Amino acid sequence: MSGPAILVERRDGYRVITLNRPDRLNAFNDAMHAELRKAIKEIEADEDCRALMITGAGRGFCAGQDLSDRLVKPGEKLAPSHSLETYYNPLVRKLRALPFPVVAAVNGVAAGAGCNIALACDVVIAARSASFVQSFARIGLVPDSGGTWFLPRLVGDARARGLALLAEPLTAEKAEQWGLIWKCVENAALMSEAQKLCEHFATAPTQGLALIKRALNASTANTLDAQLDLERDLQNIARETPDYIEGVRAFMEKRKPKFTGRK
Ligand code: T3D
Repeated sequence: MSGPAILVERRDGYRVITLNRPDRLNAFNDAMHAELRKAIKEIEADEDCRALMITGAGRGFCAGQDLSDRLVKPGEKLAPSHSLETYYNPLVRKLRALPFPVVAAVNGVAAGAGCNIALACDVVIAARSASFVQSFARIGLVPDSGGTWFLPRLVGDARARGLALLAEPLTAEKAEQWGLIWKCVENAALMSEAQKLCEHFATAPTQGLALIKRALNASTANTLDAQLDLERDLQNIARETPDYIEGVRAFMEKRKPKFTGRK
């Protein structure tokens, strides 16, 4: 299929990126990586963008690397791949570091790197018919794009090992029960629920949310002492934002706050 590998939609206060290779369950090829990188760069530069939704076209969310790009004839040697260094790792780092929330609206199967890119998002909401597969072991690979980091932290070591070593699909419902994702919703409700989340974030105290992301990102490597220090420092930054002043004022005046999200 030709045409754009991703679709980008500008909405009031947030953007929606749709991975758009439905005939391949939105598997990544170089073009999709390049378009995604460019789109995220533009979104990051837009100070009116206060949330990002990522979803997939058709019946899948994303099936990871397009394996047709990795097929070699018997006897031929596979060319070395720089895709982790060049594409997947920077993408995962970028999703974690974006200064606003990223919502993954998982509409169908999320497999391989596609699963772990969903897990790298801040809030993962999935349709009941969606599933999550660490499919790497089925083809002799190691979970990448943060899989071996996210899994034990989200679901614990025993379940992480089962998911990675057996490569069996986990239903969206079970993913919610296990704490792998935020929420599983009925298929028909997925997009409206994801939209509600983004609309909420688009009127939230964005600077404060960015600081929350920083604190949570750091917490996994920090001691309690170091994290307490970090919270102190970030809180001092948060206290200087106009949205904090507005939040306190609105609370005291018993009205809904009007957050601008600005510094
Ligand atoms: O080399 C490096 O750069 C390392 C980087 C690795 C990153 C990775 O992500 S490695 C993991 C790659 N992904 C996979 O191994 C998943 C492969 N796909 C599947 O296992 C299954 O398709 C699913 C479990 C995701 C879904 O199964 P199902 O039965 O719902 O759909 P299907 O019939 O298998 O797929 C539908 C079509 O999409 C089919 O094409 P067709 O027959 O209709 O022409 C299938 O070939 C295609 N497709 C699905 N996944 C991929 C794909 N084509 C290319 N690459 C894919 N990853």
